[in-house]
Amino acid sequence: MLIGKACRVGGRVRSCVVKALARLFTSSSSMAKSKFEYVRNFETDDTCLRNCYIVVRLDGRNFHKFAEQHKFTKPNDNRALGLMTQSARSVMGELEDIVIAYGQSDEFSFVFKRTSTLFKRRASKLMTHVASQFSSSYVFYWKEFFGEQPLLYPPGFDGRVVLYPSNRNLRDYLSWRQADCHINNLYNTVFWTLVQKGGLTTAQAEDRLKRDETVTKRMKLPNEEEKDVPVTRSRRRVQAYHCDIIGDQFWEEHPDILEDDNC
Ligand SMILES: Nc1nc2c(ncn2[C@@H]2O[C@H](COP(=O)(O)OP(=O)(O)O)[C@@H](O)[C@H]2O)c(=O)[nH]1
Ligand SMILES: [Mg+2]
Repeated sequence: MLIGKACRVGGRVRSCVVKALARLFTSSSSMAKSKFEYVRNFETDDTCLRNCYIVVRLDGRNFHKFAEQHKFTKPNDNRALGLMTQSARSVMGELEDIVIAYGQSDEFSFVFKRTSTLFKRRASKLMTHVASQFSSSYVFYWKEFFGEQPLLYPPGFDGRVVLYPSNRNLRDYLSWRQADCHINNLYNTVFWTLVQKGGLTTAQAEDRLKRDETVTKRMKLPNEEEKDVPVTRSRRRVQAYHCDIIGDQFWEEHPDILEDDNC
């Protein structure tokens, strides 16, 4: 408003007023800045401990409902699994310190190499970059996997960061996720076989499995290896595998994933 008035009284006056105002503004804004700047100290240090593998695990929000509303096939939907894998590839493409990612159902774990200095190892930065890249990719690639079936609303994924200090701990973590996949997959396969082929209601199938644990123990899973995906990187190429990661073979065939324990 003042500048507008000065404009009308001529060029020189205007430039003086502008300079004076600029000085006033700079000094008062820098005073204000320093007055408010203390709030920065409320930020907490979330640097991840050195020498640890940093694992970011994402999990789909309310995917029970999401799967139903998008008509995922039971017990496993290959389109959904393919889309999850593609989204994980996209994350690995952007964040090159990720050495392996393992996914099943609506979750994916990403392992950063233990010597990574990406984003100064700040947990919140690592986690939010993984979660946002994954979520936007899930939406971006939806049509590639689901064709004309529309995405009804934006899906979300939560994230957490866990640190593992040794190769054994990291392998046990990944084994835990794969064992969880097998158990759920076994249960779901038997459950939906009882419903779809055995003619039981969902309540009857649940009751039957509660009473008779041997049903699941006796059953062998068809194509079990295709329901989860470790995605690894070797010489910058990202590759997907459907294989066991609990035993030693996978790790012997990919010696470049784990780093030396004595660093
Ligand atoms: N039908 C079907 N459902 C799936 C598939 N993958 C994930 N889901 C659903 O997603 C849920 C994921 O589990 P969880 O994270 O515990 O449930 P959330 O809290 O609802 O996300 C499963 O219980 C299923 O209901 C799939 O391939 N097919
Ligand atoms: Mg979930």
